[in-house]
Amino acid sequence: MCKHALDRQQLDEFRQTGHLTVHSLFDAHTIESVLDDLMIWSAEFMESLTEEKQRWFVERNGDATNVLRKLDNPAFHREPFAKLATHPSLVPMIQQLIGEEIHLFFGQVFMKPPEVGGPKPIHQDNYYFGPDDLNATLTVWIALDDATTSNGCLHYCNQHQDHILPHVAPVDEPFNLQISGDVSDACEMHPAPIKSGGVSFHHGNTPHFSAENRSRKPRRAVAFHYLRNDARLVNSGLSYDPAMRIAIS
Ligand SMILES: O=C(O)CCC(=O)C(=O)O
Repeated sequence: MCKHALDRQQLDEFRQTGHLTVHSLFDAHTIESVLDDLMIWSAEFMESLTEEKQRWFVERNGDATNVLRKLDNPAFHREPFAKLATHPSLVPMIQQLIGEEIHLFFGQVFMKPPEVGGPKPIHQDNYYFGPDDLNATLTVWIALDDATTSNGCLHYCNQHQDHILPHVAPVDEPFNLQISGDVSDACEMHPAPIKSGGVSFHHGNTPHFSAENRSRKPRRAVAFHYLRNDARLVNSGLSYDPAMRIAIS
């Protein structure tokens, strides 16, 4: 078996629960170089942010003022993120989960600053992406800080979902598509704490959320979204720029 392959037990776990945690995939040096670049990029981005875009990118939780909550397409814009998304320790695992011929079509850095980082409500990524094959997408969520139940780690519903549930978005937050309350109440959610450098893989149908960060520590993570080359995004909840795709194989 390839050194960076998932074993049978891990593959079974992913198929049964819709997600899988792999601890310590990236070393501290790799994560530090990504975080250093994130600091520089965040400062540049805030400088150039128009008022219109603030609604999408700036934290609106509690007392937060002018705090960046996310950045889009990190691997397209920044070399250290591109290296992470195409890393030889990671790519063979993605191929085992969705297939050999794949590309990266989108990515997001999610930041939850200490004490003000807001929640990401429960959703299925495939509602956002709308692929013609629900098994052709994969989200790879990499912890840049330790993510705990205090600072907003991911929580997953462990029952495999073979369909997409209805989602709604608050009028002033079109980017916050979420499963409506009465339906999501039926999902039992399990926290997936993980240390910096660990990776959480999830199927596009797996309901998940993250809570707000009320701790004194930041919770930063990058999510890369991959698609099998023979699949298409045909019914996306938001739009994804094909010019920002990155070929993997
Ligand atoms: O990092 C977060 O808080 C949310 C991440 C998420 O929803 C995702 O990667 O699909």
